[in-house]
Amino acid sequence: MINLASFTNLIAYATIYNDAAQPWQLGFQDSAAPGYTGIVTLHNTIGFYLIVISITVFWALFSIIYYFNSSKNPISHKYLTHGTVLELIWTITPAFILIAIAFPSFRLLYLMDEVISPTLTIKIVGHQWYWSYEYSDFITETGESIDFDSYMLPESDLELGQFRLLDVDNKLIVPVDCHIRLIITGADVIHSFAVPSLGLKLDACPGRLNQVSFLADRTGTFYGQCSEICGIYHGFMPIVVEAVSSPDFLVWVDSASQ
Ligand SMILES: [Cu+2]
Repeated sequence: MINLASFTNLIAYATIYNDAAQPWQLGFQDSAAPGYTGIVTLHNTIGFYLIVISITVFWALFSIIYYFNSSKNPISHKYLTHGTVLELIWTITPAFILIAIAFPSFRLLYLMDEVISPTLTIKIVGHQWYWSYEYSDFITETGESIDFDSYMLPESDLELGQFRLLDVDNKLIVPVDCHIRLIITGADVIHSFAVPSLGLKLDACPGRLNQVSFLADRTGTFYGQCSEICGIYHGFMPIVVEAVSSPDFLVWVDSASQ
């Protein structure tokens, strides 16, 4: 028997133990990968420059409007059309700010681009309208690689605590603290494999293999969605990645290869 108190508890636990977006959420989801931590840090760094630039520009703008209008300065200067020093300052300063933003940006870009000897490679194929996952590093008893499809759970099949439009029948299981390479492609149209808390977003293009890597630095269930309009059921092909401990992962591989 489920009363209201245990129901609200369940919902609270569901959002604590799972990494999904919350209703009316404004900030980022909690990071579960070093790459995503880097993305959030870069966002905050650039946000700092944004605030400084905004304050400076609006201060200059409003003080010009306030002090130098026709009612306060009835006589205008015929020859005051430009100031070389001022123009040099407002050209060179933004150039240095751009360089200061570009360095951490490129550093993160190339750090995340690098895939060195991953523990595991998973092939991901986007279909209209589901995802399929292929673990080619392991084979089943019949000698084929482990592969399965992942469909969204219809509302009628949801159990208490599961997320509507987000939970799937077969999750993508990965070991925690391991470098994992994803090879992503599309079977029909362009999809996009995106999981915010792992810092993943990559297009799944037909006829092309795209590559990303990530490392889940904690166990948990991470929710994402297809992020490229791919047809009428685009909103109904969510992604669920479950990071488990290495022993648990091996147990899962064993059961999946039966
Ligand atoms: Cu889509």
